[in-house]
Formats: sequence, C-alpha cells, structure tokens
Amino acid sequence: MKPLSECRLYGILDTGYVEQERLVSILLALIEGGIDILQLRAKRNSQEEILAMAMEIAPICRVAGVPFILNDYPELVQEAGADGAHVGQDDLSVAEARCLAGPGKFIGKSTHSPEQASAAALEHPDYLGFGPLFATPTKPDYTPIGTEDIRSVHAILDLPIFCIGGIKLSNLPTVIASGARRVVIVSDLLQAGDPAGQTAACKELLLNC
Ligand code: TZP
Ligand code: MG
Repeated sequence: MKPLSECRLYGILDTGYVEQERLVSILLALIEGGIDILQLRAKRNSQEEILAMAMEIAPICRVAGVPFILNDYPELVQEAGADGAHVGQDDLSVAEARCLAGPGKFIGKSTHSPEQASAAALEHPDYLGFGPLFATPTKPDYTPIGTEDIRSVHAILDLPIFCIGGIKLSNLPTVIASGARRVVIVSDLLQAGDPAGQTAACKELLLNC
C-alpha cells in the first residue's frame, strides 16, 4: 500500500454525487486516473449500507495499493477491511478513533483554520484536511478560508496536509502556487465527463510541483 507521504491526490467517493450502482465504475476510473488515496463519504446512508459499500470498495483499493479511508465510523474500519477513518471537528478525537479503528490504521482529521490545524496536529493524526479553500456545494455550510494560510500551515506542521474544498483542475495551478502539495478533489472528479482523464490531469499537475 502506498505510504501517506507519497499520496498527493485524494479522491472521495461521495454518495451525494455517485449513486450506489456507479460506485465501482467511478472508483475504477479514479484509480485508472491515478488517485493515491480514497475515502468513502456517505452522509445520508445507514451504517449497514456504508459497511456493504465499504466491503465492495476495500478489496479493489487493496489490489490497486490505494489506502481506503472511511469518513466517520472508525468502529467499522476492521470489519470493512478499510485502512483508516477520517474524523471531523465535531467527531471523536483522533485517539478515540484510533482506539476503535485498531493498530496500524490511518486516522485523518478535518481542520478549517490554521489554529484548528495546529491544535489537531497535537492529536497526532496521520494526516490533516485543510479547508474549504473555496465555496463548495459538497460542504455548503462552511465559510471558505482562501489560499493565503496554506504556506504558513505547511511551514509549521510536519505531517501530510491535504487542502480541500472547491478545488478543481481549473484552479489547481493557483492552489499549488499558494503552497499546496496535496489536495482532495471531490465533485470536479466525480462530475467530470471523463473522470479518469480529469483525475490524470490533476495528478500530473501535482507531480510536477
Ligand atoms: N471538507 C471540506 S470541503 C469538503 C469537505 C468534505 C468538500 C470538498 O468537495 P469538493 O467538491 O471538492 O469541493
Ligand atoms: Mg465526520
């Protein structure tokens, strides 16, 4: 499995964009395009549905060498065969999530300001999400934080930081020029006419920075 330090492009299978029947075909397209790490984010599905989807996704990611992260539900990580869980500011602490997910699993944490990022780093997650940089329909209730703090957060914190929120192929050069090394892209990959091609184009920009 790819180490997190080598992961640059984080894809999310968000069931708000992808209906269950298309999950696997979109996943295969994201893998073909070169995503380095994948999350299942299913805010409106039951725990049983999430487990069923995760058990379908996990072996595909395993074969591809792509770490597979569950949004929320660290307690399902073992049963689902996932590689970790992602928690938000209002969720369990990193330590609690780690305890539930079990040894050797990744725990990531969302942050929405430099202060939250510094505080979260003290919990020793395996990686941070930092954003939303821009307004995004995927997380509509959050105020965008812009790109100006990206460089300073990277200068202070020594762990993988994935910038997130409203990032698209079209604005990725600006995000990279602002200091980002890793990004999460959701809707711009899932809604693309050619998700594999869109993923590959984003990956190429990240590899050249
Ligand atoms: N957390 C902060 S922004 C966001 C999440 C889950 C959504 C990112 O989605 P998109 O479609 O790439 O803007
Ligand atoms: Mg959460």
